[in-house]
Amino acid sequence: MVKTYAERAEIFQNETARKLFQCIERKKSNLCVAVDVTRKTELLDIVDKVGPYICLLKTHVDVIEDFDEDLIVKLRALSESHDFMIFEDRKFADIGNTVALQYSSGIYKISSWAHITNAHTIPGEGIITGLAQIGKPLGRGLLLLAEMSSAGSLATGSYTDATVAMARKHKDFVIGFIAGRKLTGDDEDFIVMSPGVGLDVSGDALGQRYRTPEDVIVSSGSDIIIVGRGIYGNGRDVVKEAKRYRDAGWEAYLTRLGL
Ligand code: S5P
Repeated sequence: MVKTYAERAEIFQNETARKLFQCIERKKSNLCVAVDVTRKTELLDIVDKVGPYICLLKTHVDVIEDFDEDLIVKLRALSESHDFMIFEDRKFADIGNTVALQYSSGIYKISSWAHITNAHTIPGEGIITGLAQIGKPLGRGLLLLAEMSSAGSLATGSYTDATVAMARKHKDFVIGFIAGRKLTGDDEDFIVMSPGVGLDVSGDALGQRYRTPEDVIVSSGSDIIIVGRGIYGNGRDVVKEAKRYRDAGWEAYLTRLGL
């Protein structure tokens, strides 16, 4: 039987995963918004508008042209007031020693504010142990990129399988995957977040491919939809679109539960 988010919240060893599922249940939202804009004020404005409808904000902090500490202070305040968590989509991809530095240091000090980050598994298991040295004491969670939404992705087949095997060895820190579908049985608990979700178009000019929330959640068993330009792109009404995707994602979840 398919478990509810609330039931699954109890199972996780990792505190961040538990809190995320509790937040999803509280807000009745499995929507993660990806806000890929380049100015601080634009980012904060969108986040303030969509905040009530999301469980998770996904950032690419390195595309912000006027980044400063104040942005982090404000994002954290919005995460508290609107009740969502923060996922910095850093896609680490280096040896353990280097990623530990990239995660904790430099301009962004990602580990100090992002509840969740993610990593490619191409370097091998050292990338997880390196990030865990920094993130575990802070109660952070890591997602592994097991599949990608872009056309021609090499993250398939045995690469995906090896990524799942790595996750199983680090269940206290690895909370799940970026993937297009559920990758493990119901007896194990990993969160699957799926990007490449859109209701109006099937792709972009640079290889992105979109599927509907229903396809991702009902047919493929994913847990969280990641939506970017479908919400904030092209002069869209961001509040209206955020509600639309939140509703579509939640209805798909209820369908999956058979309700
Ligand atoms: O396979 C992937 C993995 C990620 S994290 N495909 C993706 O598109 N992403 C991210 O999801 C990507 O970096 C972007 O921030 C977001 C999708 O944005 P959209 O505007 O195409 O919805």
